[in-house]
Amino acid sequence: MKFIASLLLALAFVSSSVAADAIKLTRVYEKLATQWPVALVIPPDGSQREFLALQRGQILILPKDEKSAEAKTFLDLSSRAMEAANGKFEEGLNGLAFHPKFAENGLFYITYTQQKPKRLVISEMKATGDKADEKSERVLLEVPLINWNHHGGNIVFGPDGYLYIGVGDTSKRNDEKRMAQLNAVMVGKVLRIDVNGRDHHNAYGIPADNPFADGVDALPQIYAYGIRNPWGMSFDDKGRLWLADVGQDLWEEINWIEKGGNYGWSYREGSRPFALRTDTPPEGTKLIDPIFEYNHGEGLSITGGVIYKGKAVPEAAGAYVYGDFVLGKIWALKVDEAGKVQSNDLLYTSPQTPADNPKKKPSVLVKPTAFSANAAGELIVLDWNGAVYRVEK
Ligand SMILES: [Ca+2]
Repeated sequence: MKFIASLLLALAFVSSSVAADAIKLTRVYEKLATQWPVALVIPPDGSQREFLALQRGQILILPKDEKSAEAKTFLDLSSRAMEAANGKFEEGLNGLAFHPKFAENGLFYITYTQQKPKRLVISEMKATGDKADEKSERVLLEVPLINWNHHGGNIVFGPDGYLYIGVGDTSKRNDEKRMAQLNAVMVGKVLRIDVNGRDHHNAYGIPADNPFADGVDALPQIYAYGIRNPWGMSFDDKGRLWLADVGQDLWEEINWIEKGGNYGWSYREGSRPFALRTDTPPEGTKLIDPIFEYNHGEGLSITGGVIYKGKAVPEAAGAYVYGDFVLGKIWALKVDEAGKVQSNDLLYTSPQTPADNPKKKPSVLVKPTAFSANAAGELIVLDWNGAVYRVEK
């Protein structure tokens, strides 16, 4: 009897020591093959179609019915050998964005990696109805890469109509080639181009107010620099660009990106000096700190999110909802107009899955790769393990 009482006490202790999740993730589109989803995007054409980009090169149009087994294949580039032979997991199709005038011109943009030589390709294609025309591809830009990781690839149109491209530092670790502060290369940067223009013999234009538009001492495509590995870029309704920058050993960051801003890497990791770099920035260098950072006790690899506008979780209204890829957590960050943090609430912690072999550590069930609103305005979480979840309470 005493044993049972103490067992009950122990169970009570366990359950009360684990905070209940503030949200529930409901699996949707379970009957579809949605391996390695990286983006869910709705074009600005009033159709409310949800396009799901899968990293191995496919883009699906999701069915209206979340329980349906039938999705339309909008584009299939899975034969293009985007990854190196040993299958490095950051490579593949990593970005999708629709032209602001997609309803009239059918143009959309993708980013994907190619090998031999390794590079990040930013391309335009044209859609007719529910089909992309692969033959219409117009390569806008190719950014040379020297490693399989840290190349970003998220793209988003700003309210100014220009295409913003997040590119990582292409270093395995430590920014060892010192690329992020070097404005003679396009890696470790946020780029901004005009897909409607044609300048400098390029297949795109340089916005006249890009910070280095004249191309003297810095590449004209660069909009912001000092970035390590951007994953998750979104504009809010006030025109601010939120960018999550994946950290190395200690700090994961959320940044508000300003034109011409230097976000510190690799002089800094988060708001602190980067421990493995001993040199200091040139005198007068202004490094912009993240608006929020968390350390590697809380998570290990940030996935940027969006401003929550759903109805299901009223207390998250107006918060920036984002997550951690490795530990499977989701938070709601609230900041004031100056970017000062008001609260950062943990909404969800993924259950763990057993290790698939004895030498491996357990993983998490939900590894967020992206957050987006669906056609009804509710928040969708894409999961690296191949699932699509809708956020409920
Ligand atoms: Ca930074």
